Amino acid sequence: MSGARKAALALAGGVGGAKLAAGLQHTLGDALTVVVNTGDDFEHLGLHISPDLDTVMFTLAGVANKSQGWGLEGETWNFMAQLERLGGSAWFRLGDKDIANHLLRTSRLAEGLSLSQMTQQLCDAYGVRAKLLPMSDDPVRTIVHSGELAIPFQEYFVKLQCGPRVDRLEFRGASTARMNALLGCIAPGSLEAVVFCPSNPYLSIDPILSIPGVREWLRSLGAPVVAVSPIVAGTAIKGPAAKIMRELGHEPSAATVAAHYRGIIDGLLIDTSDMDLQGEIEALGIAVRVTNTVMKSDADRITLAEESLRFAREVSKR
Ligand code: FO1
Repeated sequence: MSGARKAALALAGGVGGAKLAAGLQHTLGDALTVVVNTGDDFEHLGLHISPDLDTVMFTLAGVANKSQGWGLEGETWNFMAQLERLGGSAWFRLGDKDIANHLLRTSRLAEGLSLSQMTQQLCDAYGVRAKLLPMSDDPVRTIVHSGELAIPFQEYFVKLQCGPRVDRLEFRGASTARMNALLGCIAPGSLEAVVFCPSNPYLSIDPILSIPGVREWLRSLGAPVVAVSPIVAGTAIKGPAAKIMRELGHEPSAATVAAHYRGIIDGLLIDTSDMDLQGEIEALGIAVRVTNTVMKSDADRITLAEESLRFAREVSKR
C-alpha cells in the first residue's frame, strides 16, 4: 500500500449497498463516510422509520438479520403479534428490538435533533466506526408513479411486493432538500475514492444524486468515482432493479447501469459473468474492471471493497 491510507466516500441504499459498505469499513474504519438514501423513509404507526439508514447501520455493526437483509438478528415479534390482535396495521414488520430504534429516533427528532445527529447517536450506540450520513436532513420521499397511481415507496416495496409497473419515480422534496451540511467537511483531494455501492441505481442512488448540488460536489472532490454494478448477468442480486429497468424501457444489464451513471462515474466494476460487456461499456468512456461482484460471505465483501479501491487508484492515474 503506497503511503498512508486516505479516506473514502461511499453512496449506499439497501441490502446490497450495505454489504459493500461493510467491506469498505473493514478496510478503512472511521476513514469511511457513507452517504445513505433516505427516500425510503416514512412515517408509520406514528414512528419515523429510516430503513436504509438502519440497514446500513445494522450491517456495519454486524447485527443485521443476514437472511432477511433488513432488521436485526435474533428478533422477537411480540409487539407485532399484539398489534395484529388489536387489529393494527401489520403489513410492515417491526421487531421488538427494532422498535427501540424507531421510538428513540422519533422521540429525539421531535425534541429537535436532526436525522444526522440521531444517526450519529445510534451509530455510537451500535459501535459503527464508519461515519453514516443521511443524504439530507430535509425530507425526501420516493413515490412510484404507475398509471394514475402515486404509490408511497414502502407500500410499493413491501405491501405491493414491487408488483406495480414503474412508469416514473418521483423524489418528492428533493428539489428543496439541502445536501447534508456535514459533507462540506470533506476537503477536496482528501479522498482516494468515491464508491457507488451495488444498490438499486433508481431507488437508492438516484435519490442521493437528485439533491441539488450533489453531482457538482462529487466532481469537486477530485477523487475517482467508481461504481459496482448491481446487475449481474441481466438480473439483480436482490430487489426490483432489473424489473424497473425493463419497465423504464431498458435492457437489464451492467451496460445499462454504465449508461445510467455516464458522466458521473470514471469506472464500473462488473461481474465475471458479464465480461463480454467490457468493450461496450469502455466505448462509453467508462473504465471497466471485471471481477467477482457477488458477495456471499464477509470475505467476499472485503475482497470486493479492496478491489474497488485498487481500481479507483488505477483509474485516477489514467
Ligand atoms: N422489507 C420487507 O420486505 N418487509 C417488511 O416487513 C420490512 C420491514 C422493515 C422494517 C424496518 C426496516 O428498517 C426495513 C424493513 N423492510 C422490510 C425493508 C424496507 O422495506 C427497505 O426499504 C428495503 O430494504 C429497501 O431498501
